[in-house]
Amino acid sequence: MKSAFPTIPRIPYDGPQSKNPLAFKHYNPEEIVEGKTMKEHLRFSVVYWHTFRNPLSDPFGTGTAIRPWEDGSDSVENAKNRVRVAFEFIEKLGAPFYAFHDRDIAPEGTTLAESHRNLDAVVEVLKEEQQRTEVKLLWGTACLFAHPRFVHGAATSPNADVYAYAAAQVKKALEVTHELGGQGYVFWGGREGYSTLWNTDMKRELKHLARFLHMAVEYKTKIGFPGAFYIEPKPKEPTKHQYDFDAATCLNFLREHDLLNHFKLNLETNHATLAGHTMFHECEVAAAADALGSIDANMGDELLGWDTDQFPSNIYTTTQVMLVLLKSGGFRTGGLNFDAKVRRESFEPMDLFYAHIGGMDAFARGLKIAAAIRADGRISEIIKNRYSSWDSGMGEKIEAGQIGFEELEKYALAQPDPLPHTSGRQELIENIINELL
Ligand code: XLS
Ligand code: NI
Ligand code: NI
Repeated sequence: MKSAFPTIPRIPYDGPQSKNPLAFKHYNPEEIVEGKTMKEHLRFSVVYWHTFRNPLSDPFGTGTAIRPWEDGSDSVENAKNRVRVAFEFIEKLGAPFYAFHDRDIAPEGTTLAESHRNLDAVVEVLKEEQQRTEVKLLWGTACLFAHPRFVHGAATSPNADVYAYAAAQVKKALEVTHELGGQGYVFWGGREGYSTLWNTDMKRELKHLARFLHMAVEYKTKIGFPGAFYIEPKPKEPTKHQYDFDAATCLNFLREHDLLNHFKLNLETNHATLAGHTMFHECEVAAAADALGSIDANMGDELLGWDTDQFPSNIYTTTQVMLVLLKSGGFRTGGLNFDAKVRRESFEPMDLFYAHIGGMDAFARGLKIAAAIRADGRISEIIKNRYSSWDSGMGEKIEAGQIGFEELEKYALAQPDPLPHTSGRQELIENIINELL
């Protein structure tokens, strides 16, 4: 097959001094950080939907993307050809993983059976390309939000036939993810939410969603899919209120419906922003519940209230994410998945390379800085001192659950009024971070 990117070589690591726009300045896959290679830490993944399917349209204008390999049709042939292009791209970039929705990789047919067949045909090519390149599937998922049948949701649709259709689609998507050796499967709540509560039986919809996820778990066990299941929180868009609002809401839902053992979270930076949280916050919430599974690496625009899905370039954010990851032992099945799209103005194929190179370098820097912060030790010393009253005496007893209110009252009555004992040192910490940046 003809190369789609004939002028682009495999992207090399050139080091921080390089001015080559087609080289990594920080992502050096084999470089060891805290005992593991950068490649093992970061587990970069390219998304099929934005990078190979997004025409770069917006509500005011048509797509601008120039993609010379596309023949303009929604045929299986075009889809198969696109797989070869995608893998040439991923291989040249040196990303070890990719991720897809069923309908990104193969066209929807006129019947569900035809959609299944289309999927199978394209999966054959994906398999070949995975073997040829050793690029692996980070996770698969089903698109349960684009077709008009899902206008009121899928697993929370008020219509049982739509629910059944969605289940059939997820069943098939799980099978192909398994067949391709996928390391995970994502449930992002497409249109699971509401536009107005006036017409919505929320309690019933949430019960249906929980049952749907239980059925998915049952089927996962049945086919022996060893990968992880993730829920991806998002507070709004496309619906006014998405049920999987944020990490805490998802964890509560999973716990309430006895699903917590079967799911981790796939956190997305832009979704954190939309929820009014920092990504740092979302990562800490998930990590505290041992549920930090995978990351959709992108970022939003603080001045825009929607999911702009920009490539990550904010070094503070990548540092925070990598700090939490290092602290919690790193990815197991997950990775840094670029759920990001180039701007409508960045329509050339070359821009896809620049975007991913920038995102990978931003996270490689984040990793190096996070490791430097940990090695430096000044910040962890501040945190340690801040909590030192819990390490012995009364604090230790409280943590051990050995005493109650009565003992605490007795203790407090005998003590002088506890004045603020140590400064929070926020400014000093920020100075240290900027010094290590
Ligand atoms: C949309 C979501 C979506 C999921 C996969 O906002 O980020 O792309 O990651 O369905
Ligand atoms: Ni996402
Ligand atoms: Ni998103």
